[in-house]
Amino acid sequence: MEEVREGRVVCHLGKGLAVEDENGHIVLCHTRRRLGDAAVGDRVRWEPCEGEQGRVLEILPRRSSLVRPAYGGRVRIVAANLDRVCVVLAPEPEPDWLLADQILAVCERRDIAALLVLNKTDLPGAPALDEALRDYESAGYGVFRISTRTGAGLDTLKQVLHTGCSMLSGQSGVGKSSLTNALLPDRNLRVGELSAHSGLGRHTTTSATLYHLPEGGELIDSPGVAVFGLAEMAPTELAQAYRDFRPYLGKCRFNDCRHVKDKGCAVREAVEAGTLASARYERYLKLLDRLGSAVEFSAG
Ligand SMILES: Nc1nc2c(ncn2[C@@H]2O[C@H](COP(=O)(O)OP(=O)(O)O)[C@@H](O)[C@H]2O)c(=O)[nH]1
Ligand SMILES: [Mg+2]
Ligand SMILES: [Zn+2]
Repeated sequence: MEEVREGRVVCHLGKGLAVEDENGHIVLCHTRRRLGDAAVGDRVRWEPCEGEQGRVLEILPRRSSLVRPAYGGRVRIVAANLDRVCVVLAPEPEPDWLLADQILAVCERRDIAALLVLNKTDLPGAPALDEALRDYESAGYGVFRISTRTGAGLDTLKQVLHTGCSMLSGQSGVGKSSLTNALLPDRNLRVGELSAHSGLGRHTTTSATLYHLPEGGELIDSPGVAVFGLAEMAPTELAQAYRDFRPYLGKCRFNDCRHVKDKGCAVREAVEAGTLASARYERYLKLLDRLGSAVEFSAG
């Protein structure tokens, strides 16, 4: 009998999962129906079967996972065992700060580190974003200023990414693909290898894929805008997930304070006193509103 081995799911292929073994080889693995959903980044136990294929026997416990809403009020796992999400922004297209806050909140809630990357610093509009970015720096987030066009700031960002598993996120057009290409000179080799296993001809880039960065660490390249669900978050959890609110939580007059119009709210008072960024607070109110409707939806 062949021995059971460990591996890492690097992407979904048409007929199964591409699993990387201990030596970096890709094996096309089938799964059992009752195994549950395996996601890119999952660590699995698998055994070889006919040909050069394998069978996944078990998904090993995840240290983190990101999910997105799916049909029927369910969720699907976008990526497993992530250590870090980079929220990529740019002067063009104009930043969607609400999306940025939403991603940061989800990461906070799921114990995944997050940082901000301002790309296209070669454009004249970049300095105008400094004020908004300072709110995040004072909340304790790392902010990296780069240009994939000129190469500025890339080395500093690479030093952060060379441990653990990272994913880029953010609006379309901010430069995620450009940054991925700058970080992964061997990307096409991997795509070629996956194509060879998929039996589908060229590996389609519609599936999130895990790559090894040349200096260590991994990058999960997820096509399109990864939508991280807020739906599974309770209103009190959203406030907790706003890092800059933490010093004030528990100091409101009422235990069940929602930090909206409640009397004696320490969060509001901090905004009024100018010690908490009002822009972040305004976006908290908007996200809280969205939570409200999401909850009603699933309850109704
Ligand atoms: N000026 C400038 N343009 C950039 C930079 N990085 C990417 N772009 C351009 O921005 C557009 C969108 O980039 P892309 O990587 O496809 O963004 P994505 O949708 O987030 O994957 C493309 O036209 C890129 O050439 C940069 O650092 N400076
Ligand atoms: Mg892209
Ligand atoms: Zn409050």
